[in-house]
Amino acid sequence: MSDQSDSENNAKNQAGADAYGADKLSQLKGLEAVRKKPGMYIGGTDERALHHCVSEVLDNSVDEHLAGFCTRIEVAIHVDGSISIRDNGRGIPVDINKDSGLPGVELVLTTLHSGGKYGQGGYKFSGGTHGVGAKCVNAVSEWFEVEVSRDGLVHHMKFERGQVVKKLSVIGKARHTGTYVTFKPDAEIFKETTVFVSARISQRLRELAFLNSGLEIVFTDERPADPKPETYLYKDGVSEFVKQLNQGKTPLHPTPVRITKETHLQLDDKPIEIHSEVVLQYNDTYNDQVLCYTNTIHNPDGGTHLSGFRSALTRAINQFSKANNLLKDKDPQITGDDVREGLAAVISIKHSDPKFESQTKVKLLSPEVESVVGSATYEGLMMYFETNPSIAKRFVDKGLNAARAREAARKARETVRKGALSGGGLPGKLADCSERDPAFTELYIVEGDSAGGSAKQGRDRRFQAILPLRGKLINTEKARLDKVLSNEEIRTLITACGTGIGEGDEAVGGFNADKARYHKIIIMTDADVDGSHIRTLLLTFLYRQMKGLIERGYVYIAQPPLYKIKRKKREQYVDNDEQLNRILLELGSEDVVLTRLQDGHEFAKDKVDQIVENLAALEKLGGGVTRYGVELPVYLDQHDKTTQVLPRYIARIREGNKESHVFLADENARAAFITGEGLDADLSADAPRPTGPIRRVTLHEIFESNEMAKLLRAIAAIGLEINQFTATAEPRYTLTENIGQKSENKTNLTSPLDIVAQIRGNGRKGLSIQRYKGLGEMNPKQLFETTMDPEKRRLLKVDITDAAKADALFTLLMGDEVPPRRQFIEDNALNVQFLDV
Ligand code: 0RA
Repeated sequence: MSDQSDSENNAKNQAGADAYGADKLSQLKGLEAVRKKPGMYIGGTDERALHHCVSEVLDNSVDEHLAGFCTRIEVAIHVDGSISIRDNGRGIPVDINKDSGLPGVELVLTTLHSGGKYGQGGYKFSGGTHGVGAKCVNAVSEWFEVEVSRDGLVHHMKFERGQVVKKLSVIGKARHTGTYVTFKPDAEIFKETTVFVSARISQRLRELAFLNSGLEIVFTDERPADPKPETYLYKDGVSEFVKQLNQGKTPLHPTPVRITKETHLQLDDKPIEIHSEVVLQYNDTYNDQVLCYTNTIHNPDGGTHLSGFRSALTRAINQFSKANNLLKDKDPQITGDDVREGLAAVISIKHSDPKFESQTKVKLLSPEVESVVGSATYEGLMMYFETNPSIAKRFVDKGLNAARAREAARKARETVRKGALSGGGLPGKLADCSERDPAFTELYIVEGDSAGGSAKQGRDRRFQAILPLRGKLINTEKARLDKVLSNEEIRTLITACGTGIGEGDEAVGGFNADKARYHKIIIMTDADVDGSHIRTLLLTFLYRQMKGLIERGYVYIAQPPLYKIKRKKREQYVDNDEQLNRILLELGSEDVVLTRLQDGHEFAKDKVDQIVENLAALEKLGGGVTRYGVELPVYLDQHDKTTQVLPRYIARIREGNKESHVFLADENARAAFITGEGLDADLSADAPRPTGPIRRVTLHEIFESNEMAKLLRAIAAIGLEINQFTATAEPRYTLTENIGQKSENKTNLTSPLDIVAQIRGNGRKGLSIQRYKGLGEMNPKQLFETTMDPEKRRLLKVDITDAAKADALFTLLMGDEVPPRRQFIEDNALNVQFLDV
């Protein structure tokens, strides 16, 4: 329909009205089903499901890449909590589908199980749950907008909670093709959180860039004051991925071994195509990290590709050692576990019809893959060994060392277990609790004897046990198990937990989560660099040796307060910056009267509080527009005086060193502006295009405009006059501050935003704010009240959402390279990436 006008398009829609109506009904039912049972379609309503939505949309763009049509994907988290995914693929089809009378894009985004032409998109390999993904995301979005650039035109369409609110229309000309989706997750569905976690998304984007060499992915989190776009583009794809896994470790050989194979076979008379790519590189640690993917989907539980790879690796190394007489008679047998010590590998297969254990695709089942990947790996390795015999010898030595150490560790574990059983059992340093049922008990692992002492005195001894740890723990990443187990602090910890450690039978000291003596294990360290180092060491150990505790959600991190504030004689602990800000506003508005000068009206205390709260929220959201060179008051002055609606777009025009702005109410105003300027509609902030030698125009969408308009309406409803946000010549409000002894401080204000600024300033008066450093600065009572009292404390639950992420992080923190570690700790004083609140 490239040269079809809008009116023709509408006429056609009209003609298909019957079909439209019938289809509409079933489609509404379909998307309503997704909203009723989000678990079935997007795997829940928690933070994981929230991020899964991003993957669903993203997978469609990646499929376009796999099909050879897309080279660049841009992802941006916006200030209002929405997110967009832009690709330069073919664009979702927009022509009218004959059966339904609906445009392709509407069909793709609203009809569940829309098979046929748009169901599979004609993809050979597909990552997405095609025909389900994007429409489910649409169903669980407060709003969902799509712009398709295709056939020389930009098409636009908008949905709310899955329902069409703006039909497909042309909003401008396009020079390129592609799809641009923006959605805001619906807080009615995602009750826990609708806040996207930057680290989680960047992690997945990087992974996708590794798995799709040559695909450029740009990610921007626009929420911070100074957003920095990150670009992921890897020419050597999976090989670079493996090098990345080994970052901070010392590799055993300089270049990763890469094996690829394309296999075509018939299964039940159906042609199947499988591309296998296996890359591996050994390092000098004692742990293995093997990541498996099918059509770029991560399979954390492995499956047939993993088992094929594993047995081929063991077979190849044993075969080489046998053929070259590398084993002595007294040497133990090299097992699968042994050849995996220090192994970093990625297995990525593309399969035209993969079968998974479940909808979540955590495990690949397709039986044919085992021998396909197995023989590719075995043949590839034998060939590599032949041309690189000295490296092959290193592989054998590594495996042999592991086999010998395995024996030693088994003996060490047994000793620890025996130690725990004999000699009265529990370590002397542990102050145990009286309750015996682990479901009700907590173990606090406390940094240092002094804080440990305070914790012992302050605790509720009925159910809280305290274990103080002195000094530095041994770094378990760099030492073998037998050495780790000779460390006193570690042995104490193991005995206190009661679970044993590591793999293997309980009889030889292996881990058993059912034996846990506490169902909450709480790490309590200082909020400084040493504290986070100790915390990470502890987590490393728990992750490596007692992973089950983390998997069951037994491990937590205590959150001591961040500030201590003092006013006159009163002291208060403050958890975070947000709370501090709130307190400043509260204190600052305690004894003030706000007067509207226009008619002398004095606002009641509760009204002042509401006004201040809304203005503060407005100020926070308003940070976004200043990036485009517009002062917040100037933007706010563009509000519609009755509806409070704010412009959705800002055009920024720069000529030489002069800058001006045009505010555009909605996409129609935007379309008119573009036509007037003679610009391309797919011009965006990321692709500024000069329209003359000196005049540059960029267009910016203000995603937070609706949220801000809501706040304006709330403020206006309370009765504050907000006609103008830029300063007026005459004052419009007076803040009268009662400062005791019948004296007052009167301030005349000329802009609504000055009210918050003034009140915050009041709040700071006579207040001392001290950044809180160590646990030791609190007495036992304070420590209990702020950090240990189940009624008041906040705990972070440690959650391994992605073993690779956690492992990479541990390596970063624990490995040999000091600079990245220092940087990381400084960047994340308390905010460790793999933790979930
Ligand atoms: C259906 C069919 C075709 C492409 C797409 C959907 C498509 C969907 C998305 C979602 C995000 N980006 C996308 N890009 C493409 C095939 C189009 C054709 O045959 O021209």
